[in-house]
Amino acid sequence: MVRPLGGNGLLAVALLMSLPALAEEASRQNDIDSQALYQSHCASCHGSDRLGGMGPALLPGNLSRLKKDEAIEVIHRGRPATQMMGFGELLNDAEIDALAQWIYTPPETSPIWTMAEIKQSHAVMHPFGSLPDEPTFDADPMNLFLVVETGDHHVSLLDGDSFERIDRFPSRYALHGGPKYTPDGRYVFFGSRDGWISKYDIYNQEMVAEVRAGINMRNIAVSADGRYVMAANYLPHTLVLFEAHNLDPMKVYPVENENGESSRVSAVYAAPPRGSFIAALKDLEEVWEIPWPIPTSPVVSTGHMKEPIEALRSHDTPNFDVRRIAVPDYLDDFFFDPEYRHVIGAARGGKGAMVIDLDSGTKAADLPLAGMPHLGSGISWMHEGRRVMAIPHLTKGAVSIIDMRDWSLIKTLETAGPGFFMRSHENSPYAWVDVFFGPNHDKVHVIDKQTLEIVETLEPAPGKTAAHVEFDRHGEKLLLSIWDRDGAVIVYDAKTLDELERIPMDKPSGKYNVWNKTHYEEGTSH
Ligand code: DHE
Repeated sequence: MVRPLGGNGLLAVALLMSLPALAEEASRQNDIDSQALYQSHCASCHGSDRLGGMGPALLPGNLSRLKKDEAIEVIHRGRPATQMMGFGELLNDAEIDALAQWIYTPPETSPIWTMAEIKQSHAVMHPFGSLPDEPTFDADPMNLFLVVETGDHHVSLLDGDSFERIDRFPSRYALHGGPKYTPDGRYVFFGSRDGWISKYDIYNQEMVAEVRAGINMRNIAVSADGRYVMAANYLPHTLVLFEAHNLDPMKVYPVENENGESSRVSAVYAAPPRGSFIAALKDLEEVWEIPWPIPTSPVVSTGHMKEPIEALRSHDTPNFDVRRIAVPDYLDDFFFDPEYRHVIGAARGGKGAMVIDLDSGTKAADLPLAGMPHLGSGISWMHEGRRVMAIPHLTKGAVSIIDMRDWSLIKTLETAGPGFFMRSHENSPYAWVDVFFGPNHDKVHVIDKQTLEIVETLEPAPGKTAAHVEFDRHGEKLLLSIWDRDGAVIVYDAKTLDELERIPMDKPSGKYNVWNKTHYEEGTSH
């Protein structure tokens, strides 16, 4: 069950105290073995011990904002925008009820993941500095792609010019979110839903270090100088800081407010111009900013971020301390403006979004957008002399285009169904958006960035989901995933939209170009 809904946390916690007995009683009365049901229907995604896997952990602490009747509804019908399917046709009402009782039953021993467990999980296969410094291949090291293949949990490393496969290696189970590169493009960090961070040396094609940051992790971020990694967890309620060379754990941040109420972390992002990590909290009305030490020279000075880091540092919180920014609502799913002055976060309950000025901590604007805007997939570009941002919606067939000067809505483009990902490149006239959900999930729209119209709708593999685009470093070619066990990555000419090549892959999801990611290219995810 992916992504708990809102709810009354205190009420849920109070209820939980008596639920083990209730669950047992309900099962006895109905003669239903809820644990066996859980093992056959839920364990493959949520873990046999309910500690999470592909889906989140199903433990009372993780469900604090989900009421039980909402959980029953989700088990019945599934959850839009996630991998959670509905079980209404497989299980009867009593079985679904028993399952819901079971997931609100606290485990006999409460799972913990402290610095001790993190340290115990830590493995260094090749200490920093022990492998050769030259790439083993001839390809342009800044124009490589990593492709996450979720079918058999592998990653492919592709030459971004010839599209030849340089390596294909196993990943941890259920990688999620974008892998994060060091600024020189040599190393990459992957995060898995069950908390593993894996560091891979691209030049030598070796996994060099691993560590488990939590039980249910959301994502990771890497500081602009490549020296620190921050992990955001749902379970436990922590942020964890690592030194990037060998993934040595440095600090565990319990995520709680001044009254001791704790929160899951939705995600953490690196904000290079601010020299800090920014964390989105799911259950507290706060955004956290954690600065890393300022490097002696700016390391990110290309693309649309030309300002030196020092000049933009807007606060004087000591390194690695938390600056709490109070926000007027629970914010989730962030998009930043190119200067990282403003964060745009989705408000709770699909009410739209809100723009927060990170310097003053005040609300700059409301964006009353219906249909769950997917801000994490937003992109921006210059249009008629102003910067605009475009975002797909998770429950509505639309792309919203917003003027970033005054946050007004310029246009709502109608699409063939709700979309998940958007992509473009500074050198491309087009933006791409998929139709991830519904009957048209095999279609992809191409939007003209100047007329703001859909100019082409492609259907590259009828019946199979086509989603997530990434351009090469020059913006001349792009890759699109056919999201299927018998899938492929399709190479397109970014101008003519002609298909150039189809590379077979096992359920490819995201693709990440080294140059675009390390240069914070405006059309890609950060
Ligand atoms: Fe994702 C990125 C949250 C479901 C595939 N997803 C992200 C990020 C967040 C996020 C916060 C940014 C992390 C980063 O890159 O640092 N995703 C969520 C959810 O809250 C949601 C809706 C529910 C959940 O399961 O947690 C969700 N995501 C999914 C899926 O079901 C997808 C389609 C399949 C999967 O693998 O789980 C999916 N998410 C992705 C991908 C990215 C991602 C491929 C990276 C996109 C990029 O281009 O950077």
